[in-house]
Amino acid sequence: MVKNLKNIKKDLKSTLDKDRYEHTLGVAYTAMCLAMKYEVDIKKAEVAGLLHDCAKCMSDEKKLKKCIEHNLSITETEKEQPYLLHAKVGAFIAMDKYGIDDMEIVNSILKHTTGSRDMTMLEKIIYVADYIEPNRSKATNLPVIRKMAFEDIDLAVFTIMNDTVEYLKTKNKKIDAHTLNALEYYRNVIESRKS
Ligand code: DGI
Ligand code: FE
Ligand code: FE
Repeated sequence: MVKNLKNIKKDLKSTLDKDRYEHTLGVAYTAMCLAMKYEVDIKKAEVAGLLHDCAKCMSDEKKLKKCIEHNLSITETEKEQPYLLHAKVGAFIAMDKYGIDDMEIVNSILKHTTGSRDMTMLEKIIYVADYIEPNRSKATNLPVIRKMAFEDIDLAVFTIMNDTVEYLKTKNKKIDAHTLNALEYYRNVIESRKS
């Protein structure tokens, strides 16, 4: 069992590639800043940020094997695109290897790729921090979404989901039901403000 922040960081440095480790630190720092703004436990945000991609550098075979071994369900979309499984396998490893028993941290890792309906503030923070952390540069609208994240987090969640789905459509990628459900949920959240 790898416990305490220093050892978690050391372990991640050796299991992730260099860019992924840099991204991981970026997500942790960004999540801590958002936690300050939205009055969420800063340490929880740091741990969730550090561990959100802990399964990212595992081969697809290994991720699928982990799911089968530990009875984690695999959807059709995940079977076709096993990279999606890094969230589910990561949540499992956070508990199994890093001893995380705080389910809000575990769930924020689980939901960080597709998002979900009605996320907690910590879940929203990890979802958003993953997209806006300083090492990211490819997504459209980044400067706007970075500012928006600190002003209106629900609108930032919706904008990221919408941009992600539009991007996936251009790449002809299969979209997971969780992603679509989450997008519709947050579209309603934003729409219902207008009336
Ligand atoms: O792990 P990261 O690269 O830091 O980021 P991430 O966990 O958000 O996910 C990486 C990719 O997953 C990103 O390009 C968007 C994509 N994604 C999110 N939802 C879906 C999806 N890909 C497919 N095929 N289907 C989805 O529903
Ligand atoms: Fe990820
Ligand atoms: Fe990430």
